[in-house]
Amino acid sequence: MNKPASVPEQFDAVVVGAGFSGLYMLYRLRQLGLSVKVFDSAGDVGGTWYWNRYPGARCDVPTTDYTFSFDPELEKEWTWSEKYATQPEILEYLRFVADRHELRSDIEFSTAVTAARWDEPAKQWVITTGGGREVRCRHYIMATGCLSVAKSPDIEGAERFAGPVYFTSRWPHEGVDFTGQRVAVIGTGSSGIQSIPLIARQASQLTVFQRTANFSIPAHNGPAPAETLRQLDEGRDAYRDAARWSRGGVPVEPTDVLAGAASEEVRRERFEAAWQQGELFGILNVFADQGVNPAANDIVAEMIREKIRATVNDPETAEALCPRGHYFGTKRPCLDTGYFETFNLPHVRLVDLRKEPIVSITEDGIETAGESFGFDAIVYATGFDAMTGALVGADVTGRDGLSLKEKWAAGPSTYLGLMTTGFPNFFMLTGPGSPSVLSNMAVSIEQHVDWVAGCLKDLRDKGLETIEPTELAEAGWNQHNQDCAAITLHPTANSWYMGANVPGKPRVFLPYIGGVGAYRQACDDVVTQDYLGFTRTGPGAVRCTDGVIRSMQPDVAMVMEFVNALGLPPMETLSAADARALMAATAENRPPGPEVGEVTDGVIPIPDGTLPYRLYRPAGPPEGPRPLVVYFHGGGWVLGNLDSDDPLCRDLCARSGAVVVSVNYRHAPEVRFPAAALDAFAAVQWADANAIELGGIPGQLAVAGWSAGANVAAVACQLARDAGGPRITGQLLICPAVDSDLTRPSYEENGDGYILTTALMRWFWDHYADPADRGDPRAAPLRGDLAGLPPACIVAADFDPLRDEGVAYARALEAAAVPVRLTRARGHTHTSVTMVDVVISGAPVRAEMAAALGDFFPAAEPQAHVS
Ligand code: N01
Repeated sequence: MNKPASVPEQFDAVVVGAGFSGLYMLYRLRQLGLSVKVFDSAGDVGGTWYWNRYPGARCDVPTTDYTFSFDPELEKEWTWSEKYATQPEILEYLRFVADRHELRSDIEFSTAVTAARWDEPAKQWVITTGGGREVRCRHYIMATGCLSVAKSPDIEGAERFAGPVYFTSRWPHEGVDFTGQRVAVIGTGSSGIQSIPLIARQASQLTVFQRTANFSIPAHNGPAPAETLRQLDEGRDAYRDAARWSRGGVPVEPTDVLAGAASEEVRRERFEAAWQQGELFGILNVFADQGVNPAANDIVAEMIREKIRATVNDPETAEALCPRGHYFGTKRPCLDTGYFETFNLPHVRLVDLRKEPIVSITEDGIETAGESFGFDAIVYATGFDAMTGALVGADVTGRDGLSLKEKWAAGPSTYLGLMTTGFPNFFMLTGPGSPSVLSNMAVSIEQHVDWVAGCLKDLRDKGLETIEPTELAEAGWNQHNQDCAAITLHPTANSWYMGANVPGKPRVFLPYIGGVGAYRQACDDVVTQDYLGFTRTGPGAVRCTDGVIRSMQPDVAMVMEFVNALGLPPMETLSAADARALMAATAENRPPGPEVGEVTDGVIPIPDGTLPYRLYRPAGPPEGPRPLVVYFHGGGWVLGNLDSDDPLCRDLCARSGAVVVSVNYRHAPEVRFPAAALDAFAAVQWADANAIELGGIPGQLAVAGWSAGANVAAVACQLARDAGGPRITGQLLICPAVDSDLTRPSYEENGDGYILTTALMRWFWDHYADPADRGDPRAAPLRGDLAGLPPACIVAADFDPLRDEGVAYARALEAAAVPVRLTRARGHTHTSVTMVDVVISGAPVRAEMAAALGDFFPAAEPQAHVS
């Protein structure tokens, strides 16, 4: 019964949506003793399973996993009849849950929420429902689902068709009988692929209009998997907990098999096993690198295409059904039952819209560029305005009159996919920036609901009223989200994950791809750190611990985790010989770096003997001389050699198009300061004198180095200036050691736990130079005269103890009127930018280094052979 507008109903929380997430949210809020109202425009509970009633609709995560875990009794009472349950069975389950917990009494069905506005003075949300009724609440929670707003059929003439039109996402409750009809299905995503075989059973003619062929594997549906049932039997809690901390929300052990390293036999075996298993998380886990490495991905993709060709009789149709143009997994793969086989039926035909696009829908059919088709019915399986559609479409207005639609005009911006700045007490369940659609939704929903419930309880316990993310925290999370996606192949695809299926929608990777367990940890860490990145207010109180929850590049974090798990002895506890042996051993299995045209070893004569060098000449044209870069390896003047920095030298050579001469200077403690610096200068003099023989262009000589190598490169520049030559055109200093002061803030922040530690740096200095020498500019070039030095590019990594001295050197050079380019290696450690083909996020930093080298040689033609 509607109440008069003057006495608005008040609730602690209003929830929109009565699907999986809304139902559980209601349950949890009630447990807290909060007053809650749930609205849903549907006639009953179910959410996505209420609306998507098309023939063949099923879940495609095994239902034993796609299920609530919060209620052990419920788990005992409900048994799924199949591995992949049908839509009616899942809907029945959600009804059962609603009944069991008597949830319906707080749900108003057939009631759409049309607007919501934050009332700042009252610290309340004002919610307007369909009939103009207003209710007020402290917390507004959108449980509206990620795939709930159908994409409008952006096809010319769609409104003209006179016959019945069906959307898979809004299927008539009474079902549709296509018997004897000529039916068109447009769209071959999960909905199309599930429904086409069943529509084909009834229709007299079925024509499938395919714009993008999709990867699909057979579901092999049947009884619930015996192995899962066994594990659940043995320890339900342990199984559910493993799911919560897994990558996708189903306990699947991530493989460490790399496609390139596996034999053909192992590849086939792994692929066949996944194919036979018929589970998405299996086929996405054939190789550890299939999601990031194009070559690995191609291997899986081609094996799937082989299966399609082996299934579909007509070679032309088979070829058209073979997905091309996107990497496997970058668009949502599908599970099917007899999809490809359907195209062997005589009354089923595929129209490849890439060859023959739709010109228009007409009164009685569809006209393509090549043909006119007559139909009795058209089925649109054309997808959704995913992840943001329901949120921005709901007319949500936050503080200062800003609408969510306006705020997200360039793409969604969230903290943890849960909240967004400017919209206090507004929560999104499985919102953009959370694992959501990349995971088992049941697990992700429970995690979000539990987090929100915990948050509201904490507010209440502390007497606080509002919570909202800070701008810093939100920007940091958005960055982390995009960083996670950037190291995968995902951003290359025109997928709905990227918003690419809806014309005009900003192209942003929407879900969080860092994994369910990693995400849960981030959410937990936020709470442990007193709700890091949130501002919470109450009467007379403001609480805020501002900060960014994850700022390390995700692949760097993975490497750190791996290295820490090895439990290697700290280098500074070893002898120099043992430390060198350990460094060589850890480098043994790393990728070799890119191919270059030519690699030759030689020696440089110096007064005390010779220095070994290795020359890298780029592949391909132009023939003839190239600019020359003399490179010095890292290793604290103690470790390292021509092999240690070989992949990085190849990378620099391939990217910059310069000839790189890597020089092995003499090491401490055998030969101490200033030998390494003097060797570096001698090598530069030699390279300048022999530029032509080395394939270089006389006068185009730069130096480069990493860490201690950057130290001697910087010193060589100062010595060359003092000696009146040779002329050095630029210096590339990667994470340079340029001072002997170990007290800068970056030592405080990063001095422990990121491979190069303060203790190790002290060990290096002790081996290299007497304390009395450490202020000498040939040891600490930051303390020297910097006027008249060559232009510099300095790379400073966030998680490097040496970060601040690198930045200080850049500032000091600038002050001395030396042109400087300071490249911040965001989210990187001292070592990670050099990890070629291991740390993918380092590639853009190395591209910048190569660009800087190009700038040192204005007349040269830099070549980019590495992407
Ligand atoms: O939608 P989709 P869906 N002209 O966007 C095509 C989940 N789900 O409803 O790829 C011609 O995947 C479009 O072509 P293209 C699951 O997460 C789960 O099938 O854009 N064609 C594509 O082929 C899934 O990913 C289950 O070139 C047009 C298709 O329509 C998500 O929901 C079941 C077109 C749309 O595919 C969405 O699936 C069903 C046009 N103008 C869904 N516009 C389970 O099994 C679009 N298309 C649990």
